Amino acid sequence: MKTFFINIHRLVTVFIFIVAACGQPQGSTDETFVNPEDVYSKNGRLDITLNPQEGKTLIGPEEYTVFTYNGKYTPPQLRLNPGDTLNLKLVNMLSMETNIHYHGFDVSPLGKSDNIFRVASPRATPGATIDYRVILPKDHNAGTYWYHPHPCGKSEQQVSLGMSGSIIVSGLFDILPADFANIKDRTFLLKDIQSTEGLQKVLLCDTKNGVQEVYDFDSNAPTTRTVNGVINPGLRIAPGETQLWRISNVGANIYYMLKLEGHKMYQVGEDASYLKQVVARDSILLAPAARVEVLVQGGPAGRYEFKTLAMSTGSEGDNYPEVTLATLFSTGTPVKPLPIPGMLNDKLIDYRTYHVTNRRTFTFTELSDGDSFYINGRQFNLDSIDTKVKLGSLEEWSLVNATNEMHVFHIHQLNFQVTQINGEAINFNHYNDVVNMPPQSTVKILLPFDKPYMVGKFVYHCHILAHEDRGMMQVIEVVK
Ligand SMILES: [Cu+2]
Repeated sequence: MKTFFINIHRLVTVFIFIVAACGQPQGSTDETFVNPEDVYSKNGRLDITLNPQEGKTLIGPEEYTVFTYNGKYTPPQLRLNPGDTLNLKLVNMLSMETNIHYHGFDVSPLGKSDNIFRVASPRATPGATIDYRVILPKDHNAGTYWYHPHPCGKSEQQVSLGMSGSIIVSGLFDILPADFANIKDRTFLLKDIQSTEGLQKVLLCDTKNGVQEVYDFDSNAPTTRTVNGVINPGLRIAPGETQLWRISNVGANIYYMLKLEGHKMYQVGEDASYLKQVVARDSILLAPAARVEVLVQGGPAGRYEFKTLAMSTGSEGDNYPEVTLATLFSTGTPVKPLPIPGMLNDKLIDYRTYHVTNRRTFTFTELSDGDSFYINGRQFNLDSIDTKVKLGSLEEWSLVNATNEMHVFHIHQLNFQVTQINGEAINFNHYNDVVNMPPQSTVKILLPFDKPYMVGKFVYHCHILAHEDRGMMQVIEVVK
């Protein structure tokens, strides 16, 4: 009976969806894209409460089980300035532990700051509410960041079901030419959702109380891709108009190969930094957790698809089909295009000109069971310290991917410079906080452990959260 009810319910929703779609005028150029709701800091502080909770939401014609902040699949976008303090109260309404990581922030990992070793207990237990106080240094990089949960063994499920949101640290418009000040500023949160119906459950990390098992997602299974929670929204631009698109991969596991038909994407930012020199891109690989900021100038009047192209993450990885993420309508009165700047950011240090104090190698491996992932032969242990670094060091790390699928290296609390991939030197143009590791490759990076706020324990890991939750993570301690 239950199945019959669900089927009738689905048929009715699909029917309503088809009727609604047919009701739209042919070639509609409606703007259905909705930016996340902005919450701005005032007088140097931003106070906000977030409630992680389970619920149901309609995405396109289908209803999905979701985990959200404050009941919103696209939660508030936090707008901060360098030097601000973020006071965030996390009131856990989930039946399992959760917490928050401020991805890309160069802040302290201690106490109530960006400390992933601290968790909010499940709802209705002592410790279900925790407070964060995150102080951005005055010289913090401007850029597009994001927040998401980071509890041991439960990050994939919580992010997969919707828990991720945007943070913007202001400053881009100070380095762009003055005539860019009023361009449209859009945020694209790329998330994908799968139904939890019929999924097996697994135990990945023991916790004190509440629900301990999580869904065993398959990152290679069909998934519904959304932009700010909407399937294929429409966006308008005038021919010649310039817009800023901040594009963030805030899903748990999957990659994007971005392409905008008929347009170049003029890249100005990546992860935690603005580029020395603007780069005109035909396509952009966006690994899990990566962000790019691009300038787009409206082409001749017409309809253009913004797509992720078909791609594979390796012979033992995943295969993703081509999907239209959004549709751009170039329409209305043409405007004169702004000249795209060449040089943009002259504040970046090329660490290759500095003395390297220490070199290390980290080898990423996995078993073919899909359940066991390792760094230097070890799986994550909350209580271990795998790497100890002295404050003031500049280290070179060789990241060896000894598997036949991509992985994504990420470290908390600092940015790094990618210098080599498979022996080939990388032109220095920006820093990163994630870097894709191709199958059977070696990526070399330089890490400046140079700011006093880095002191303490934090983590580095693969940002494919299925891998992180299954062991591909280690603890680092920076000591004075
Ligand atoms: Cu991985």
